[in-house]
Amino acid sequence: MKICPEAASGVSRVGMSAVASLKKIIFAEKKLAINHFHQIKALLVPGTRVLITTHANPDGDAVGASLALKAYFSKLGIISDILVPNDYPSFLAWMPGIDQVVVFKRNESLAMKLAGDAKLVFCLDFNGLSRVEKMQKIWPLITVPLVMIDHHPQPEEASFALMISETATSSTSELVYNFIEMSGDKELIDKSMAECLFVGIATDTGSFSYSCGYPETFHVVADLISKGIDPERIHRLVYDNYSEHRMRLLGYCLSEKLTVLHQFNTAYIYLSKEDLKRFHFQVGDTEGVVNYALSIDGICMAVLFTEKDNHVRMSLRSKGQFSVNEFVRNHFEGGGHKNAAGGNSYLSMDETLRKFEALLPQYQELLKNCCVLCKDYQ
Ligand SMILES: [Mn+2]
Repeated sequence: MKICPEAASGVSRVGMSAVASLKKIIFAEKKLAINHFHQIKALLVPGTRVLITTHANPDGDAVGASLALKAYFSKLGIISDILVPNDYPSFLAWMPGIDQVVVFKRNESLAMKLAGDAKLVFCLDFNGLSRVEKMQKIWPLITVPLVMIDHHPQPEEASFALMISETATSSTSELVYNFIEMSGDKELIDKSMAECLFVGIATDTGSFSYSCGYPETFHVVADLISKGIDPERIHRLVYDNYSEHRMRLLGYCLSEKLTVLHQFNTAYIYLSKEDLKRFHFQVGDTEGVVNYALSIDGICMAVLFTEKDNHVRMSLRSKGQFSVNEFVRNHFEGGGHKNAAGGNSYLSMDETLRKFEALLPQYQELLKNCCVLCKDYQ
């Protein structure tokens, strides 16, 4: 299902009746989620050993949703472990309970044991088994049901026994809140859980600047704030903690590595392994860099290309109707949301950039129209 939050918020453009029909679609999807909800609830028996997993390069939403779900399970008498494929960014290190997260890349043998012991596996914030990258090694060990809770489009339905899949929701953290609420356990959400869920919603909406066109998201946030969390403190912990290296890397990206292709309403930044080494790259240091390229007037698609050991990682953002999810699905291995997606290229950096630039002429009209609409919209 394709619902764009910006269409819902753009009442003046789409009209109230369109908003009402969008709401109906969401309601229908919520009912679908409730069906799966009952089946999932039936499996949550006290004493059950649950494994909670996330996508590779776990972000604020993946980590926030997992920590909150684990805390909730523990209140139900369900033992759970969180397993992430690789390190989470350091700006999440303060989060309540994060010291218990197992990182596959750092402790593969423990990860394999947890996978083998689990009686139920939750997959949070991803909807395809390959999204865990190298952690795919655990899937053959798992014979118990896989339960997906996620908000990305085009779920790999055959891979999961049960799903709560809602693309119209801001974040997986909001879905975890919904899950707890539907269970009638809202009062079990304590301050620490509320902090985790808030981080997920705030980071997945770019601090409430996109994917937040539905009032429901703000009702959830209002309830989280009523649990005693301090949004200003959380914002400082998540965003105001750049290392000097990270800040200088950002400056370098913008002054030396940014290419702006006005004729295609596109901008990109590319970073080689040498660039990363020069600025003592740490996980999370390039987080948000691509958004600066997108914030240029007249730019509707922005890409950050980062050279890894055996591939080039792409992080894409767009404005309005242009779908970077479709773009990467068609041309580079990856996916995500309409306006935020990730992809991979197994060509060299030079070849990747050539391939990317060669694709742009066929999207020129779409990008131009999207840009005109975005402007119209303001
Ligand atoms: Mn998410």
